[in-house]
Amino acid sequence: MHLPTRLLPAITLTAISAALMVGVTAARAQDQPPAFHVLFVDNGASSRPPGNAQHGSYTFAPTHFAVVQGQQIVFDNPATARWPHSVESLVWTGQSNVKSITPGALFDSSPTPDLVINQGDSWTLDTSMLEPGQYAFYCYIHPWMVGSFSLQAAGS
Ligand SMILES: [Cu+2]
Repeated sequence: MHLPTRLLPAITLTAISAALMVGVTAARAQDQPPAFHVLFVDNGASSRPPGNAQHGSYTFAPTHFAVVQGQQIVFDNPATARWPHSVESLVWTGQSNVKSITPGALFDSSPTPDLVINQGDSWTLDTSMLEPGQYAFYCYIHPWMVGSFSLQAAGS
């Protein structure tokens, strides 16, 4: 730019600063892989557990997947779903042959009942807070809905 600085009103400098910040944000967004979407599937089925003749096809779609550390996982409950759902980590604790499962220790979409993921809503898990590794999760409302993902180190 060849304009003398004194000709640049403060508002122009503000605009240039804003443009630079937008550029930085855009560059960061390009570095990150796109958000990974997971769908809650209940197929409008009544809430009956497996083994009941009216049990539906409850699942996460996809059920098992891989993402990169820092990637956002967006859990979408479609507006056409019958139920609210949730996403809670499952962590095993205890001795080798006497294990128990602790839900929600690493991540939890719905720590209180009013935070369930309603039909038409989404919940985003930011994986930058997790170490690379294997993770299991379930829906506490329909605990037979179970999924897992592999979190890979960025750049590996
Ligand atoms: Cu559910």
